[in-house]
Amino acid sequence: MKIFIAGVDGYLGWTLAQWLARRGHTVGGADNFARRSWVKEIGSQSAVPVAKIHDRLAAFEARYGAPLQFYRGDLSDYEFARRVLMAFEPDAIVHLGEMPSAPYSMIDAKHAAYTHTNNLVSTLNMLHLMRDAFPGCHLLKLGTMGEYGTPNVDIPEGFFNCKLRGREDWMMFPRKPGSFYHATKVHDTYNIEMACRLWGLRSTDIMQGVVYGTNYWDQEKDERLATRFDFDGVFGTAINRFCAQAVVGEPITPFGDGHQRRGFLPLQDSMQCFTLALENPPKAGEYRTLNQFEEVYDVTELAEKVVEAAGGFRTFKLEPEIRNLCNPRKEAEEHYYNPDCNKLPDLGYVPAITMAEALHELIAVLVKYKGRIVACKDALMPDVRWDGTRGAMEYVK
Ligand code: USQ
Repeated sequence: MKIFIAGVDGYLGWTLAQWLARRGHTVGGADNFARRSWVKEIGSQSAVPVAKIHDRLAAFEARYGAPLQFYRGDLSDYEFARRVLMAFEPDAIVHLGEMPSAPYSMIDAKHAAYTHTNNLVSTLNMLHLMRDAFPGCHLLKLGTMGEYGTPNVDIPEGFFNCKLRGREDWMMFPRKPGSFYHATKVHDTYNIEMACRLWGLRSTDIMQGVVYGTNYWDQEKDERLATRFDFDGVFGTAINRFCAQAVVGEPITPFGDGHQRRGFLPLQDSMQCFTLALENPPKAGEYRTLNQFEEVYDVTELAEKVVEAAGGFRTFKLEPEIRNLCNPRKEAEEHYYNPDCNKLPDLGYVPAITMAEALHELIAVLVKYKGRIVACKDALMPDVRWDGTRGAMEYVK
């Protein structure tokens, strides 16, 4: 299959390009290196060194025996998007080219507007190009479990059945995002579902939980194949941050009471799920939602798992402490959470690795690059608050 990855230089995109190449797919992709600039803007860096694109592409070709067809540019620019898709002629497009950070979108009006323009316009461009030039193409779009929020009711996979008077119908499950970033994913969802309904396009919208880990399996072969790893308070996600904190001897920081519950999954299982969705596409006109996570944890349970992994293996001998931090966000810290996750197992998804194993692999990589985390230690502390103020957060007394 010819698969085009929007955002191929990112955390998921660079890992996925290699995963798909190993399965024999022809891979192309575009990126404008925005993620590299955003992380620089907030004063941090990837813990794992990120090779220049030229070196990445050379390593890719050497390892997989075929080039990755790379296009540098911005997919929210319609002309650029048109030019590259016409040149590549994809059978499937994986759209990972969005601004993925809730805190970044909450900095101020400018960052909120940028997040909306960047995320929504790139998706709209792809939908229109699919309608006009590639109506059979499958759009695999990265949404988020955060679209649903944390409602006081069970969460189905995207839709719920509203059969009435013998007539079957399906309605989109209501959304309740918690940041301007998460809201962009909700708006994308409505745009994609409508495009499938009106224009007969096919799409899989993945409601992904929080991903953690790094592609140590590729890194071992060639450091230029490593994907980025962010730990800062803006682009780092919970487990990744907790492991980085453990490695540099900083407290592990559940926010507030620390009982927020989310779905989590390791990077290699995220790759497995994308591959299953790509290799089992929906039919023409179908808008399919998959909830993608392996298990639900509360963030304090996660912090405890990281403490166990960091100290429990003789190799690390780390002794991190857990200290709750005042919550910079507005979110429920104690709530009901029961999302369905049945469709991926039906497609053949079986978790490949336990959380303990994944944490062990991740901490081993971070120990190697500890100096790069120490160099940007200040960035570990979140300083974007949901009420619009800035400044390092205090620990809960
Ligand atoms: N959290 C802490 N301590 C920290 C960092 C986070 O307690 O040091 C808590 C947050 O308050 C939140 C939970 O952990 O309740 C998850 O936060 P996160 O930063 O790991 O993830 P989030 O902002 O929700 O966003 C991430 C990705 C995003 C993706 C989303 C999936 O950045 O792209 O859409 O995970 S989900 O969380 O299911 O919406």
